[in-house]
Amino acid sequence: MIIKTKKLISSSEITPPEIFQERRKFIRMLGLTMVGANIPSAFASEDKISLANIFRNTALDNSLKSTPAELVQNYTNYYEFTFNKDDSTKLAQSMVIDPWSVEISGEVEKPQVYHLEDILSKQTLEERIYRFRCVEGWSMVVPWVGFSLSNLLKIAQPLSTAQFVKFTTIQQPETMPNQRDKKMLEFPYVEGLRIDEAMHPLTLLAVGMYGETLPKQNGAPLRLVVPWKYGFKSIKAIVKIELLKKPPLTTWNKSAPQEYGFYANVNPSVPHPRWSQNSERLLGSGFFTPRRQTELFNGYGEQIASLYQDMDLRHFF
Ligand SMILES: Nc1nc2c(c(=O)[nH]1)N[C@H]1C(S)=C(S)[C@@H](COP(=O)(O)O)O[C@H]1N2
Ligand SMILES: [Mo]
Repeated sequence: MIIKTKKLISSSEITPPEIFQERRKFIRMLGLTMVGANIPSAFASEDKISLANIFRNTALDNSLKSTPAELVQNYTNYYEFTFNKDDSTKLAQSMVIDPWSVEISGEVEKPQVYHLEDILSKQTLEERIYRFRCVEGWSMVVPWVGFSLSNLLKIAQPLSTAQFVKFTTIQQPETMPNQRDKKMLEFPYVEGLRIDEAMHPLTLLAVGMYGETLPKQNGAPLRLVVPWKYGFKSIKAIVKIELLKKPPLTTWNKSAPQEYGFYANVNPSVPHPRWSQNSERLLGSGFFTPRRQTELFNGYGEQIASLYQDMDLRHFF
């Protein structure tokens, strides 16, 4: 498959000690145990856990320049809180995310509720720098930390009848004003993928960004990242994953099917009914910086275009 080469990041090479302390806390929080032996000794004395267990995926374009973290973490779409991109950041801080478990059910051999720590203890975390393109016409570049969704699904053992995957965000009306007031959208937020999209190695479950735990506003503790699709597919705060025979009804598709398709593959030649998708504003770029030309599949066509070879992409938005 496409993602093959994994190169160990040497933490001494990239991380100043003070940040390293933070990261070590992060790794400990995630309940990871050491897998590699390649631990820089200066940092390995206290406990045997280290950032050395995060691999950088060299099959991807690592020359991509990440958008500054402050921008990514203060400009968020989280409709359970509000549609205002600054306020969702503040409001999301009240979320309760510990303890956390994920139910995997439906067309699987082993339906089960998994504690997040148990999920993570079986995964090797990778850093993956992905472009992220929102349907609204802006984009960013984010160094996510996570693992392929397929690794988790395989543990639950999908049956041959599993054709689609449905994801559900937590229902927490105590902390989420729009769930309480039943405003904006129908909650809980639901997204879905076809099984082959879900099993594709690029499809990521993220638990971190910029080498640290995922901030609440960005979908902590566990979110989906599907880099070739518009951002609304990348559902936050996942508590349920169901394998289904039929496509699930998804939140945005249900609310405005003409505007938000089930597939929602990034495609510059299929305009949104209310705006062009031909270009995008890169988060943090200045007023006079020209917009970036949007790429088909957000630039990931080489890896995933074969999933859609039998589909007319003009119609299957
Ligand atoms: N549960 C949930 N997931 C969500 C959303 C949301 O409102 N609720 N917004 C989506 C949209 S429209 C985008 S663009 C991305 C934004 O991710 P970010 O806020 O981390 O940049 O999250 C997606 N996932
Ligand atoms: Mo979005």
